[in-house]
Amino acid sequence: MTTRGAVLREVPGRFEVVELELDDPRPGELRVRMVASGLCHSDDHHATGDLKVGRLPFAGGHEGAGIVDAVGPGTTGFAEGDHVVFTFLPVCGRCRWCAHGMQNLCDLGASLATGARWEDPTSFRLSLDGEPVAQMAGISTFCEYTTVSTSSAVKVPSDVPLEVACLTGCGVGTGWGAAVNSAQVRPGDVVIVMGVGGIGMNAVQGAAHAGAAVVIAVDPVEFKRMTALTFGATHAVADIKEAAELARSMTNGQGADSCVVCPGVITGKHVGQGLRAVRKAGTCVAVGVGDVRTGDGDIPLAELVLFQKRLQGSLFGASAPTADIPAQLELYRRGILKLDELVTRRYTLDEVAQGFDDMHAGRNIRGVVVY
Ligand code: CXF
Ligand code: ZN
Repeated sequence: MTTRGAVLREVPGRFEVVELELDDPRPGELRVRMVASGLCHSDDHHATGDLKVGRLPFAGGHEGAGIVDAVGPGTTGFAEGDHVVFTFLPVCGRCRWCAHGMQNLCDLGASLATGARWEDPTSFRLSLDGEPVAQMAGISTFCEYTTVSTSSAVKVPSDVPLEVACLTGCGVGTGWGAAVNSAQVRPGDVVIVMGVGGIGMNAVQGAAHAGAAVVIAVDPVEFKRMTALTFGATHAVADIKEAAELARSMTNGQGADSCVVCPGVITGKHVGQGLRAVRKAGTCVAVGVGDVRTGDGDIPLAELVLFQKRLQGSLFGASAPTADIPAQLELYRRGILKLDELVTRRYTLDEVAQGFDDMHAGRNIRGVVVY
């Protein structure tokens, strides 16, 4: 069948909507009619070249939800009409990492960046004028229809609105898990969250859910600071120095228990600032994606070693998507996890590039394409 989808034809470049050929689902695959897709900074990282694309054209989008439209021959566990949220990191359920509850590190993720199917780097599901098109994260959620592996799909209850459920496929899990799993926030903690966009806002609510006594949101954009206060931040300041001083003033000069580093384009400087802001044996969690071409920043080694601090990377919030996506949706249903409030603006597929302009201008917590 054909489907409309937003692709990059060049890097640096902008997403443009084209008519693509979409393959039918094969064994172990599903065709999904997309309902919604979040606009995440990582899509834009591919547009700028911060992250490499496996090939061009590249069909973007990796935070989506939809309804199963067709099931590949012999595919088990899913049926037409099922509601699914995609996990941007596929989960095999069997590798060493999956077996130990680290589904976010599943070995299937190793060849994701090729834009092809992980079991065969020459096997694509989208094409344009006869040429293969890369699928971002194997899912390409900026398409009206997409064909995915069942390893990328998590069945969710049909009463949860997919327009917001899609956010659990990347941004919510990444931010919330960074606080809950990676920073291991404990009741009474003092936590700094640097950068409160679509990821950091969820780190704020994750830290609050974990019982932090103080959550200091740091962002230069006033609208984001004000929003953070409604997501559980107790304080909101414009720069990290002020946040670090505030944390020290509340901890007898020691510093924050943890700092979750979530700027849209992370640098070594941000990580160094985070490390300096935490107390002895405190934790700095690096979440944001940097520019792969220049991304190796200096780390203040004295802070790390002499004060026995912990520097922790975090991918998809160290989550197990098949367990955590349904759990987060249950928290949403019970009014504990905010999802509706994350969505600043809804877009049509044709407005994807506009959505990223709005993200850069600081106008959005999350933009969402609704199909
Ligand atoms: C990113 C992590 C690096 C690869 C692309 C996706 N995470 C979330 O947006
Ligand atoms: Zn993302």
